Amino acid sequence: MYQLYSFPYSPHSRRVVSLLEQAGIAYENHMVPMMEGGHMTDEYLRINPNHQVPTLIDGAIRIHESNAILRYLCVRHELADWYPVSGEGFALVEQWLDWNQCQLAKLMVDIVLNRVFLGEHGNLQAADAAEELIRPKFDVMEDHLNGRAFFAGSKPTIADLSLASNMFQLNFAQLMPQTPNILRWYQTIAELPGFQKSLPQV
Ligand SMILES: N[C@@H](CCC(=O)N[C@@H](CS)C(=O)NCC(=O)O)C(=O)O
Repeated sequence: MYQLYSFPYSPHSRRVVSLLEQAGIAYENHMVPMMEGGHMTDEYLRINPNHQVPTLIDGAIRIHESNAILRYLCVRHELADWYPVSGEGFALVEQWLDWNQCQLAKLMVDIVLNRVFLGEHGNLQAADAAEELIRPKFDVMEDHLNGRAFFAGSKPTIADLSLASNMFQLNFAQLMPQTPNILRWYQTIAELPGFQKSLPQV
């Protein structure tokens, strides 16, 4: 059975849990106690030398990088709805998976980490600068979703799970964009049972 190392407040873990749950794939979840430095222990560094979650173990195969894990699972389980194998759907999934990592993730982390999770140690200037830079990214998302139910076609894909896992995090900083296309799309993804199961249980 798959062994997943994750943390409930981690957006990168969230997308993997969402897919595993949505696809009904059996796994054992090992919560890495990041608040207590569980990701920095020798034991965990042997699992992931980047001291990051998520990591997935499949027998002798160990894989980190959340979007790579999503692709790996889809190919291994032939989840063509979640990861179309050709055509525009394939192109758009690849595009948005990378866009999420390269254009959105760092700005979101700079805001939420500095304003929320680091408390009095947060760098508020860095958060303000990131907020300035993230707004045009929201415009790109809003425009793309015009006339589209999802980022890569008429069904949700791993691109949606990946993006929504980051967008959820913005709620902690009260920064979820209130524009109609993003809101409609986010609401649909947020209602998926697998996505619900990936959220921190408070
Ligand atoms: N590019 C990685 C990023 C993973 C990541 O940043 N994980 C965070 C939690 S959301 C983490 O473990 N941070 C601890 C650290 O970097 O020391 C991925 O997509 O999996």
